[in-house]
Amino acid sequence: ATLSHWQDILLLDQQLTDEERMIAQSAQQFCQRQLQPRIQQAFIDHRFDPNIMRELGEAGLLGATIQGYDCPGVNYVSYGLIAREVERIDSGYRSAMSVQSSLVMYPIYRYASEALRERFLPALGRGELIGCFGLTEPDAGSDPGSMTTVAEAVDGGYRLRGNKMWITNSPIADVFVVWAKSRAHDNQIRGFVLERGMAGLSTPEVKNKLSLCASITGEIVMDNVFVPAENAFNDGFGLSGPFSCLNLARYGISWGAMGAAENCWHTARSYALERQQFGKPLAQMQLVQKKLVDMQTEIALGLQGSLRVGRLLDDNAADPVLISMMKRNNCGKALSIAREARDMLGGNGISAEYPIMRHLINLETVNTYEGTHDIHALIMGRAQTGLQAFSR
Ligand code: TGC
Ligand code: FAD
Repeated sequence: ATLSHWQDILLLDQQLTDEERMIAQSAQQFCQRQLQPRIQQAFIDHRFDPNIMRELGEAGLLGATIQGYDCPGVNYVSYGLIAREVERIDSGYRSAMSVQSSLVMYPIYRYASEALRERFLPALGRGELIGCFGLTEPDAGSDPGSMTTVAEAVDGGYRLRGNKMWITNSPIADVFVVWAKSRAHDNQIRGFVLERGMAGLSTPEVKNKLSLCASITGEIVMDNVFVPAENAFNDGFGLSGPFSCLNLARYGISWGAMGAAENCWHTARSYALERQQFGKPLAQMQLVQKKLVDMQTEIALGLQGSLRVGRLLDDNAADPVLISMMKRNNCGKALSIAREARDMLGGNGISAEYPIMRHLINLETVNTYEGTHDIHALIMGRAQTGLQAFSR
């Protein structure tokens, strides 16, 4: 007989509070009803529908952990559960949710003036405004400390000059959290909030992406953009500013990648139960059972690790090294699971009729952004040995 909880073999669900379980269920309902029906075509058409932001906002899935400002104020475990449900549909949709929540709303909440918070947070939470986060540059990806975007102090504010690259949602964003070296502060990295319509700001789209096709990506080109002083962050100076945001987004990705992996695993299992070769279901073949069991094991362990980090974050006790461990491990494992699952569907595995190939090519990006698989290994290696492998 089939084990009744084969999908949740470590009984993760039992470890959630009633509120967390309810949030996960309502996120799942929203994602299955509103996002699932449109993803296949959106991916094929390379299209991100900006209305999705409003819908995510209405469902309470944007800035979910922010206290006040009309935001839900739920805990980090709930935020992770939301990321898992959204990425079960598509990594591109989870990207939109992560960027808005952890990389735009969180830094505004933590580092901006009260006036800026009141101006932006409620509208970002409703998805009426779309935000983006500019750290990476054409020549500064894994090494953001070598960025060349600069802010010069001028009368009443700053002028920003530079070019950000690979920025999720930049072509459709209204609000831009941009990190630049401030000449007036010893070249220290500082955060600034730019707004659509500022003179000298343009956001060309990155075309011809073969991954994350249902997400829009672009540049942020700043040609001496004047930014008023009140749009500069008051705190979060140095790289710890952007990294404090990345910690939260990376944590969410660790859950999200498992959501994508679960979708691949469940699809492969159903397919293997239906599909007959050599007179019996594929699921009755020993090799196929081993693959399914490996998926089940890695997913159960990965989710359990993310839950542990979520509980620590909720207790304000999560070391960023743990977040590196879970981001790295879960993305790497999800990628291998997607590859195996693709193989198990044979020819059908490459068709967009099934979600697996889409997840597989998305996960290539997820494994790279927010710190590559190897960069997280080096962060962990430094923490274990005390020796820095990536120093300049
Ligand atoms: P390092 O010397 O290690 O640190 C510089 C300063 O930053 C502090 N710091 C952290 N603070 C909080 N949390 C963390 N995780 C932190 N890591 C470092 C550190 O304490 C220090 O502070 P201070 O006050 O002493 O100055 O810096 P490094 O230049 O040697 O860094 C190397 C490395 C590899 C750790 C780092 O640069 C890195 O993680 N690189 C990866 C870059 C990355 O993740 N980029 C992400 C771009 S955003 C994105 O991809 C969004 S995709 C969104 C989507 O669509 O979902
Ligand atoms: P590189 O840093 O050039 O790395 C190339 C390879 O070299 C990698 O395998 C890396 O692991 C390896 N490597 C680098 N340094 C070392 C070292 N010291 N030792 C060993 N190996 C090393 N950024 C943003 O700021 N905002 C966004 O919204 C955003 N969205 C993105 C959306 C998409 C679709 C993509 C693809 C990227 C996005 N990024 C965003 C950028 C992303 O964070 C970077 O691509 C990522 O950090 C890697 O930087 P890079 O592409 O410059 O690669």
